[in-house]
Amino acid sequence: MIVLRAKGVEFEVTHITADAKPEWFLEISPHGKVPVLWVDDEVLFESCAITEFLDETVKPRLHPMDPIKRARNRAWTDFTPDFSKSLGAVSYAETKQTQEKAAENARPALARLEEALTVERGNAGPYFNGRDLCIVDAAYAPFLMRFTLIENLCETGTMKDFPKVDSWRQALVDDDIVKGSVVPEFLEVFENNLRKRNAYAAKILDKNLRQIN
Ligand SMILES: N[C@@H](CCC(=O)N[C@@H](CS)C(=O)NCC(=O)O)C(=O)O
Repeated sequence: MIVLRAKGVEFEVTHITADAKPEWFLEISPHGKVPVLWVDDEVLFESCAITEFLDETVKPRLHPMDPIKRARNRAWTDFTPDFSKSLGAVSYAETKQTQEKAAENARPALARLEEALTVERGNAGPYFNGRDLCIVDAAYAPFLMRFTLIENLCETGTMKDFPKVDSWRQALVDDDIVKGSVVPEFLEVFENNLRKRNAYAAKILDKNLRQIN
């Protein structure tokens, strides 16, 4: 969605509920996962493959023109699953103790990204490649957006020793393309998902809500 929005493409979105996937979706999605992209009569799947297709076929190019930089961008995009797993463990921890442990365990992944933003990036940001949103940004933004909500609730301090990651996170959550990439009821869906997963963050959320009411 972020890449489609960054390219100003016209598109329609159909949201799929994970525990009620329609038959037509299971028929077109080989792994039963989102995202899939329907282009004319073809269906593409896997977010990296979809992103690369869009970048090759629709302007403006979001990948750097320099092949070395492009390869390095792809390499950092490939790190997204490891990174999101580390942050996800903090987000969905069921107790304060397991959340603290998960925040500690997330440090190596955060340190690697901090290093990438320090050495590899070689620019002052605010995005991964500098002043314009790129594919690495699009890959990490959904996870950093969700983590920001968790941090607002739980104040884990997970990013306090990683200032470059933290300011990158802030730039992404403040970006209009990123902000508009989720459904209007995103917050409610996310909060209900935390409750369903019995996350500690949901307990803080509901305690805060009780105090307000
Ligand atoms: N490697 C895949 C991962 C896709 C993926 O895990 N999608 C999740 C949502 S972010 C999903 O569809 N989960 C539902 C399920 O696994 O049943 C990609 O990048 O497209």
